[in-house]
Amino acid sequence: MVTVQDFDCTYENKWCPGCGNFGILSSMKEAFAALDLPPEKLLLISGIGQAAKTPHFLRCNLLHSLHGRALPIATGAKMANHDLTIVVNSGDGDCYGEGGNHFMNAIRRNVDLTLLVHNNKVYGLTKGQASPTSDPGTVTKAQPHGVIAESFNPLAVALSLGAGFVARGFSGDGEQLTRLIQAGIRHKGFALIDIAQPCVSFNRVNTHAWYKKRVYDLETENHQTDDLQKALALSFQWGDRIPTGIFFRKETPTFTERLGIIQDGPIISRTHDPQKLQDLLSAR
Ligand SMILES: Cc1ncc(C[n+]2csc(CCOP(=O)(O)OP(=O)(O)O)c2C)c(N)n1
Ligand code: SF4
Ligand SMILES: [Mg+2]
Repeated sequence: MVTVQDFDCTYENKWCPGCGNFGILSSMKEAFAALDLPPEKLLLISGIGQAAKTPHFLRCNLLHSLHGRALPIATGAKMANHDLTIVVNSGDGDCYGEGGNHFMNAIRRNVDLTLLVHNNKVYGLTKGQASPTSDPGTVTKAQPHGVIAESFNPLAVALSLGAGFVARGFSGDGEQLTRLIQAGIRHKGFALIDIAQPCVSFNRVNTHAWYKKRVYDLETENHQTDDLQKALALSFQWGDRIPTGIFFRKETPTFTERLGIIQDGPIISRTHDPQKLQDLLSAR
């Protein structure tokens, strides 16, 4: 039986005390243990940022990659070995800004992975510049006159592109977040969990208390997760009430299922003849 302690590691963690990332990290461990998922079957992939450091703090396979590039790397890893469970840790800047194009195309391909976006509405690692999810008017050291762009709505974009699992969690509700991560991993196909995450150092508006007053769980309101139009309408609700939980869920064939060439088993378990590649490279 897999336990939470199986994922413990001693790598030094320098997140600020009170950072929402701690809650996300413990929900991940709880969810993996509840799913009886051994560390060797799990691959965590990330880009760059405070959120992207998360895989370092769990004992499992990991790849800490480049700005915004976690999703294409995860797609390649899934193609090479679709027996692995792949979870991507990304931030609002890393995923929706630097990697925005990859976000859209991973959804369109329906790559079977779980994407956790630690959404603190700032670039935390680089000291609080505005990110794509910052609200218009947000003043930062780099935007002293306030953000002039509209904010990016990840849930609406994901739903519009046909994502089969779209959810929002809150780092301050560990029990719900653990359930969401388990459901995202069980979902066959692309699963987005955007996580409202306070940044105690650089976001003084969207604090833990601010979210606590506003978030509610769609499950308690009997939301039907097969209703795309309702899910889309809810994805625009942001203010006195902020919905969390599963907005939409529907399984369709995944990227690897549609790739006939890997139906006989993962590429890594096949024998290959290096001479064939050599011949191809030297062919004129
Ligand atoms: C090409 C390039 N662009 C930008 C940066 C700076 N940079 C590093 S991480 C990051 C954003 C991280 O923001 P987010 O994904 O929201 O993560 P957080 O730190 O908030 O968890 C930025 C802008 C960089 N180092 N190189
Ligand atoms: S700067 Fe913000 S996101 Fe980064 S560790 Fe500190 S609280 Fe967390
Ligand atoms: Mg961020």
